[in-house]
Amino acid sequence: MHRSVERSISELAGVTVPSETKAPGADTIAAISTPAGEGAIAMVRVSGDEAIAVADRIFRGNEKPSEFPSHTQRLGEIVAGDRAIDQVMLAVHRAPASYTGEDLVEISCHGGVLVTAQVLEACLGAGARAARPGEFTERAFLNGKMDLTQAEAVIDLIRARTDLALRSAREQLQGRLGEKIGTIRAELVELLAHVEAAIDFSEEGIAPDEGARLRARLDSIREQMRALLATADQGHILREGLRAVIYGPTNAGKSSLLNRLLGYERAIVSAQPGTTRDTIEEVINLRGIPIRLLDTAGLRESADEIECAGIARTEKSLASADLLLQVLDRSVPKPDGFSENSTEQTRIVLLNKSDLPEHPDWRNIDALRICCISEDGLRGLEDAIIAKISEKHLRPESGVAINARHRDCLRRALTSCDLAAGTIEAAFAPEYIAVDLRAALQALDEITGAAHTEEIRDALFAQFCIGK
Ligand SMILES: Nc1nc2c(ncn2[C@@H]2O[C@H](COP(=O)(O)OP(=O)(O)OP(=O)(O)O)[C@@H](O)[C@H]2O)c(=O)[nH]1
Ligand SMILES: [Mg+2]
Repeated sequence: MHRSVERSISELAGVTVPSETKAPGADTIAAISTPAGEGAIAMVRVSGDEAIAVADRIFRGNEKPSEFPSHTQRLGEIVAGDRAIDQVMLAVHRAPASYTGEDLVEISCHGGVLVTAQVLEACLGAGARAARPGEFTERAFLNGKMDLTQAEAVIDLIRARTDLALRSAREQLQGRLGEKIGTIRAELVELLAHVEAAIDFSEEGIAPDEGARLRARLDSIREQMRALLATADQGHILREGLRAVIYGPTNAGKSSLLNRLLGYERAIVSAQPGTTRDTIEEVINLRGIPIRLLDTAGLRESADEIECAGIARTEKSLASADLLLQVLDRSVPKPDGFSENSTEQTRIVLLNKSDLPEHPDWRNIDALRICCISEDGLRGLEDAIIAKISEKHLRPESGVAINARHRDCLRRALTSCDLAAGTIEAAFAPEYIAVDLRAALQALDEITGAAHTEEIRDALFAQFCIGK
């Protein structure tokens, strides 16, 4: 490789090292890390330079925490003045081999609401301050224990409701997404180095054959970005659940379908049309995929104020649906406005009440026949839902799935690369190409947090609960 190119790579690679490599605030934080409420045990965590000193002040046992070897725990008591608060197990993890990368103390106490609060109070009295939401994980990020995508995976892992969502979060926590971004970044850095070398050493800019080579490498980078962008749908579904809206005329059996899919009687079912007034939302786990099912008010002309408000809600839900489940009663005539050949890609038409004789209107209509009483046809419905989701790029075997923030950064990175490609094509001076490539690099670095702004960080960690 050209020497100047080598030099440029190392310089460029150094450009985006986090500006904040020093210890993030020397203060020591404490929080209850287990959920509020009664449990057999609860955990209070303390992290920071003073964590072990704080523990020494409040722990009574055979040894002082400052004498424990790292990664060991001992039985003892937490005291406030002369008063014993609780018998606990106290564990010490010394920096940098801890979750936060700082000295970390974990106190497992009895899980009563008051006991736990008093243990935390003792920590605060001994010099710690109350942690903000996500502050433990934020410190792990600032101390280089994980990149931003891994910190986000911690939230995903806690919130995961299905196996697939959990697996995806776990892979991201292991750094799979960070690695993919890293590979793209390395190629971009090398490309940029070549362009910079052309700026330094060439009078007349980039030669046509050189331009073609640069273009080919840039195209490969753009392709990788597009492939990653295509996982956004899958990420959205695994994190938020797929929004499936059950809609159709009154009395068709929409609430019955919701109850069947849920496996319990969630919504009121009655022979009276207009039973459901409000939208009802529940999440089911359909073969590993979280589905948010919405039961809605039946569509019909109505003079009733409340029912009209319900119908307006139905229409709003339809607008934001990922999947439409249209339920119709096949024992009655086709409703006005029903169209079999709608262009709606995401609709599944269900002819319910297959136990009753079919009205001639429905003859030759291609739709799934189901019965919400005998559950006939419901497995076929599940297959149809999975098939529709697969059209939305859902590839359960691929663990990496980006979130909305990653998508925004990647889109900007891709746009910059597109601009750079145009500039190469137009044979403009290499300076112009370099500007766009640098912008792409910056956008990529926002994903992993190598170029983080305080704003991104604050918004991200605010989603955590306190104690994480
Ligand atoms: N025979 C038969 N009756 C059904 C079936 N599914 C639902 N029903 C009946 O149809 C009636 C209406 O069912 P619901 O589930 O309340 O219908 P809905 O579409 O939610 O109605 P609205 O909330 O009023 O819009 C009830 O009496 C159900 O017992 C079915 O598959 N076969
Ligand atoms: Mg209903």
